[in-house]
Amino acid sequence: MITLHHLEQSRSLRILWALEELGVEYQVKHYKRLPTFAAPPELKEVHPLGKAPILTDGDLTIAESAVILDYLQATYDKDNKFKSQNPKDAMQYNYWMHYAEGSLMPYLVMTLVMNNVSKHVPFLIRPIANKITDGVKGGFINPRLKDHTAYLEEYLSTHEYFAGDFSFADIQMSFPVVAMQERIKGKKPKLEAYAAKIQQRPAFQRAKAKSDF
Ligand SMILES: N[C@@H](CCC(=O)N[C@@H](CS)C(=O)NCC(=O)O)C(=O)O
Repeated sequence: MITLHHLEQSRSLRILWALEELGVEYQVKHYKRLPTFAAPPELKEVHPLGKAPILTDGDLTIAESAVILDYLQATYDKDNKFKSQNPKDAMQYNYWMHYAEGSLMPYLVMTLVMNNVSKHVPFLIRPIANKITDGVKGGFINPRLKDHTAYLEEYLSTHEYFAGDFSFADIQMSFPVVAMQERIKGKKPKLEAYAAKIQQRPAFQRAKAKSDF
C-alpha cells in the first residue's frame, strides 16, 4: 500500500495531487507543524531528515518531491499520461523537475528566512536586523528572483505546459509558481494564468481538499 507522509502547508501537496491524477489507492498520514513551523520529530522516524514529502510503498521509503513524482510516474502511470515520451519533452521534464528545487526554491526559502529574522532577535536590534535582511533581499535575492520570473514568463509565452502536455513536471513546478503569486501579481500575466489553469484541475482540487486538515 502507498502511504504519503503529509505535512500540513508543505510540498507534499504535490504528491497528493499526483496520486489523485493517477487514481491509485493510497493512504495519507497527516503531520502538524510545530509552533516554530518546523516538521514534528515523528517524521524523522520515517526518514532521517524528517522533511516532507516522504512516500512509502512496500519496503521502499522515498524522499524528495522530484524522486517521488518520478517513481510514481514510472511505476503507476502505465500509459505515460504524465510524462511525454517525446525525447525533447522528456528532457524538458527532467530539466524542470531539477530546476524547481535546485534553482528556484532556494531563493524563495531564503526570502522566507530573511522575512523571519527580526522575530528572532532582541527587540532593540530589530531595526539593524531589518536593515541587514533588506540589504540581502535587495542586493542578492530579489534581482535573481526577477531573472527567474522573467525567464518563466518568457517560457510560458510559447509553451502551454512545462514539458509538452500537462505532466508531473507541472506538479513539481506548481509549488514555487504558486508561492510566487503575490510577487508577480499584475506583472507576469502568463505565469499567473498558468498558475490559475493548473489549479483548476479536478485532481488538484481533490488534493487541496484532502491536504487541509
Ligand atoms: N527538496 C525537498 C524539500 C523538502 C522540504 O524542505 N520540505 C519542507 C516542507 S515544504 C519541510 O519538511 N520542512 C520542515 C522543516 O524543515 O522542519 C523536496 O522537494 O522534497
